Amino acid sequence: MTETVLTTLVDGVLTLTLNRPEKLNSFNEDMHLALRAGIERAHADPEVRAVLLTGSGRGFCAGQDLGDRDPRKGGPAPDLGQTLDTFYNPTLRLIRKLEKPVICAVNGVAAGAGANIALACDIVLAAKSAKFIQAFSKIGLIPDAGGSWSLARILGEPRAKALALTAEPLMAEKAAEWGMIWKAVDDEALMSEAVALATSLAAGPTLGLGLTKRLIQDAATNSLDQQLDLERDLQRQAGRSKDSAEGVTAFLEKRKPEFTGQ
Ligand code: T3D
Repeated sequence: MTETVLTTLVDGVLTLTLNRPEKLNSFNEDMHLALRAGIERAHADPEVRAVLLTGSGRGFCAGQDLGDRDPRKGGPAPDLGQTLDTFYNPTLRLIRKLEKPVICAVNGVAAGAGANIALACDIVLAAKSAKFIQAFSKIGLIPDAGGSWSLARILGEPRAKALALTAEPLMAEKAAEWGMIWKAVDDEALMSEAVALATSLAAGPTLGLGLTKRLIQDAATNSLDQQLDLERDLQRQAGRSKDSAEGVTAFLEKRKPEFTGQ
């Protein structure tokens, strides 16, 4: 059987490639479980120091496989709250909680939950031809997979509401201009840029990068006082790491640091 998520580990970068290209990498249960297993591995495996998420074929991910939601097949309407609890939400939480950088290379259309999984990643690069679509309103649903949360925070209400209510596609360059993603790059350059970025982060001070990720995420809900306290606590931890000692030593010795991730 074809693997629904292709997995490689090279130079500390765990690349997870959504792999149902004939369905624009939309999610069936198998792909949900395989993606979650990949992120769980990233949590558990010290060899993994960064994650790169992308899609095979011409799309990144078209969200839920609607073939699995066909009302014409009869039976009771599915409990979509339960499918969010069972499949999407655990993966979203795992991505956000992973104290290692997660880079997303959006190689083509990202629709519905596919768009919002991309937005949950730490650094998003997209091919210039890629577009982001909050497709939910077209099928009578509401933005999920964290989209209502991330869009409102990243873009503010006016743009978040317009994207969610109209389901209008947002091209990668506009998404970058709006600050929704990090960069739009030429299609041919996407994977080489994404791999170079992920590889350089994987060679970085993983513990400090992980704490930095937590700090920035927590800033959204912390007061300044809480954030200052958190910076104090996490800096204490970072300052005791082997990589911090190596970074300072390398600076003083005028050489490149060799971080081990500890
Ligand atoms: O249900 C729950 O568990 C709740 C959670 C929901 C989360 C969600 O993500 S809801 C939103 C679901 N996604 C969508 O509504 C997007 C549906 N797809 C589209 O609107 C379009 O396909 C795109 C705008 C993404 C791309 O359009 P285009 O013209 O580039 O491609 P296409 O021709 O529409 O699609 C190519 C093939 O992929 C096509 O198959 P075919 O005809 O060649 O055999 C198409 O049916 C298939 N495909 C695309 N998206 C899905 C899909 N098949 C199943 N599910 C899809 N989501």
